[in-house]
Amino acid sequence: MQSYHVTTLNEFIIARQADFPYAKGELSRLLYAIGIAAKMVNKKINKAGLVDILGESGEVNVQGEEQKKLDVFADEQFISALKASGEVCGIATEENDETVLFDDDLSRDAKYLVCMDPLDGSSNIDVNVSVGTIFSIYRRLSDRGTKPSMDDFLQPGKAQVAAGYVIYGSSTMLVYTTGKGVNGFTLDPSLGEFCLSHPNICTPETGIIYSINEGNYRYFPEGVKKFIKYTQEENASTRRPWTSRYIGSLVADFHRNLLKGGIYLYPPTRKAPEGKLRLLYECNPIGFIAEQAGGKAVNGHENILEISPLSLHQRTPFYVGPVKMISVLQSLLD
Ligand code: AHM
Ligand code: MG
Repeated sequence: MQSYHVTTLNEFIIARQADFPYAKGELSRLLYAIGIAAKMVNKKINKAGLVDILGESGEVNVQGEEQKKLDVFADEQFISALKASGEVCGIATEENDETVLFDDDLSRDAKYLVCMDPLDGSSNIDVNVSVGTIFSIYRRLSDRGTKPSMDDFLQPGKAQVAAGYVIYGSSTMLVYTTGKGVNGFTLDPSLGEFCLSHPNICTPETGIIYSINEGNYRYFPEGVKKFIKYTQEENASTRRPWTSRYIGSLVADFHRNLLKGGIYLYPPTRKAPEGKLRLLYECNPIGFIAEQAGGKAVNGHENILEISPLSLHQRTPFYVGPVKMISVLQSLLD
């Protein structure tokens, strides 16, 4: 019988440790912990249609057990996995107003901190549409052994050590970068392992997909309206209108565009004058991955990764895609 070899996420992480000659394995252990938590969350998401775990947090299911909304479950799962790893001194998540700081001896001495959206697009779960987890890893600025400060969390995206996302879709994938390219791993349910399926992901130089919630059209800045008009014409390079694709789940929209070539836009609107998406745990990690795959992320005129955050849950307009598509957009923005 023919045997075949798959590279698991853990094998890959350990092999890649050699990229960082002075690494002591801390980042590897942290990424490993994220992989484990992702598998737990995946298991729960897959059961979402079977057991009564949909609905508001704190509801009681038929068995009389307290059931948590999946985004609360995911939040707790990632926090406990990262705490148990001992490699993280604190974490900022969409679910928590304040930072969560770990004060056991091991964690206080850890050199990394994490910003994450544990379950992005969670309203899609109820209708069986893809959701995701987005994470971003930074080296702390404060001394190890001390309580991390707010400045540790408010670093610009260009300081990220690693970033990634998990997409819980028709299959479950984990995609991450440590600043040396982007690699994707598909969860093999029979092995229970993430296996390398998309080595060295490079986004196409350009594409014909645009992703935006066009229902907000009337509130968009003029430049974005001009861009949408541009995509709908038979322009010189594509000789056909572009294709509109919008799931309403950032990870899923970005993942498709990354592989196929497309631009994702979340502009400011009247309801959300700063845009909707969060800089620290949605835009920065996605921006880092985009850049590592040959793309770019901007807030309009400024590179997302250059922005110095002022607060944990800061929002920003967000445009991400291949460099050429972003250039077309920027040439039309005021
Ligand atoms: P969430 O973090 O509350 O889930 O919101 C973020 C989501 C993104 O995944 C998605 O791209 C966007 O919100 C969709 O927003 P809209 O419904 O306004 O188009
Ligand atoms: Mg989100």
